[in-house]
Amino acid sequence: MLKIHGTPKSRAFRCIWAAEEAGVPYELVPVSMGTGTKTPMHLKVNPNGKIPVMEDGDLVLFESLAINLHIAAKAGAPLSPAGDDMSRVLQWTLWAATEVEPSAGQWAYNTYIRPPEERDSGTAAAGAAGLIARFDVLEGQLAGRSHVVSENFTIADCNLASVLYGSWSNKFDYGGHPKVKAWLDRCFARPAALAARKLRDAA
Ligand SMILES: N[C@@H](CCC(=O)N[C@@H](CS)C(=O)NCC(=O)O)C(=O)O
Repeated sequence: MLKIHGTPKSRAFRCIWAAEEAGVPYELVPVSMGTGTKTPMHLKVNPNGKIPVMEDGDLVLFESLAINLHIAAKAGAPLSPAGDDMSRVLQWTLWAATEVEPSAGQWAYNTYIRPPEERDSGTAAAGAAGLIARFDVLEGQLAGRSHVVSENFTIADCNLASVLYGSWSNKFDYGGHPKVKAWLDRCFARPAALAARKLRDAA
């Protein structure tokens, strides 16, 4: 059975959601942030000292969004479409990781993750501005379709929405981007997302 190492409060949440979407049975191997990620046993599966890690038989993967592409591929279409739509999935997944996640992190760490005395309001504002610039792009993309690639929910939606989970659940102002907000609301109301959110809330 597929194993996901991590805790649902971490980026392992993304992979739990993907496994739920794919209908792939999985076992959660508890690894805590902080000390758990630095044990010799964990460093063997991820020398970066981070979670999540996925084991699928002999295959061991780190990087949450790569893990999700693998999990989705097991399910096939529509979660993992073929042809040009797969190229679009890769484009939006890499966009999530390289264009969106750095700004999301700047905003999150400096608004609700770090203790108030360690927050930097300038960095939070820079993160918010970065997010808004990406939401302008996404709002345009969602003008012609209900999901990021097509009318179908694909792993690109799971990957991009899960990078935005922190801003969505911590009341980032999506006022100027109603299509982005409605798409996130739809994504996080899916039964698979609700199952992952339940584990996250309980962790
Ligand atoms: N790019 C990596 C980032 C992984 C990452 O930073 N994970 C955090 C938890 S969400 C972590 O393990 N940090 C080290 C720690 O907390 O000990 C991914 O997407 O998997």
